[in-house]
Amino acid sequence: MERLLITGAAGMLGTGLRQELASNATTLRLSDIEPMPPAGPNEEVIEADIGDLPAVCGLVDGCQGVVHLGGISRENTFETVLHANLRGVYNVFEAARRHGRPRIFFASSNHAIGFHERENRLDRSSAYRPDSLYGLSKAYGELMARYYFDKFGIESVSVRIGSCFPKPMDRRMLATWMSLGDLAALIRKVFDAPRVGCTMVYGASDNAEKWWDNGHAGFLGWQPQDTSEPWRAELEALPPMPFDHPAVRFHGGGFAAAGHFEDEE
Ligand code: NAI
Ligand code: 15L
Repeated sequence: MERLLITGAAGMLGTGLRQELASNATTLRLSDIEPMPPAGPNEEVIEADIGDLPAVCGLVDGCQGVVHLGGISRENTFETVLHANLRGVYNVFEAARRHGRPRIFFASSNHAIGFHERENRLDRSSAYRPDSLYGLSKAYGELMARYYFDKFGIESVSVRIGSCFPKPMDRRMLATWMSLGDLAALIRKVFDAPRVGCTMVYGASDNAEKWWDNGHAGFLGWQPQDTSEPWRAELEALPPMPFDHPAVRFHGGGFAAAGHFEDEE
């Protein structure tokens, strides 16, 4: 495509995807509220607040695709989540409606379904069970995607990313880990597919422990290549948590176990 917008481009995933997706568009438009390294060849770098609709319209105008990563990436105060995630995701979809209807990749999160117990394998029909205001904001974003597809035909894929870090860091991540390479490959499939409609995909690598079923999204042809298995022995050697601890019981781990953020500030 000619121009692909990445929001949250100064963040951990945005920094990695800036390199991974460099050859997937003639121009990458990179945006964040924080400063980013200067634009290289075939790049545009624009500082903007995702909570500011006119600014987001300026970002989306001229783009054929949007990778929406920008926002608060863990639990925070309601006001913070409201601005960055609720207002932010509305602004992205509304800007898309006003400016050429680009396809949107939305970085949702496993925390939209974090209060399901681990013994239950989830699929696309599993109910929302957010484990935090943050998880609730991702469920809202997925429903925003549904609304903008049903009413305005804006196509999107919302990916409930598990744990996308350079390597899995605890026992839970043996199931939830997603490599950056698998995430980048999924994003390429999302923008290469002739149609995506409004689709939700669970974002995990090809780990031995599988909590999530992506059977419905086979049309994308995405097959994760990486696995958390090389870290199993190291992570199983860590002191175990009690089996009935909420961080062990629920998909969302520590997010499900935590209290209300504003009580703990
Ligand atoms: P991150 O926190 O490193 O990056 C988020 C970026 O959004 C930051 O650079 C931040 O400055 C920017 N941002 C925050 N508020 C903003 C605003 N008002 N306007 C513009 N930019 C703003 O997080 P990470 O790990 O890179 O995650 C990227 C996305 O993927 C986030 O939406 C996160 O919720 C989602 N995600 C990430 C997972 C992971 O394991 N890394 C798991 C599940 C979801
Ligand atoms: C997320 O949604 C967060 O953005 C990330 O920092 C991790 O906490 C991840 O979920 C996880 O569940 O491991």
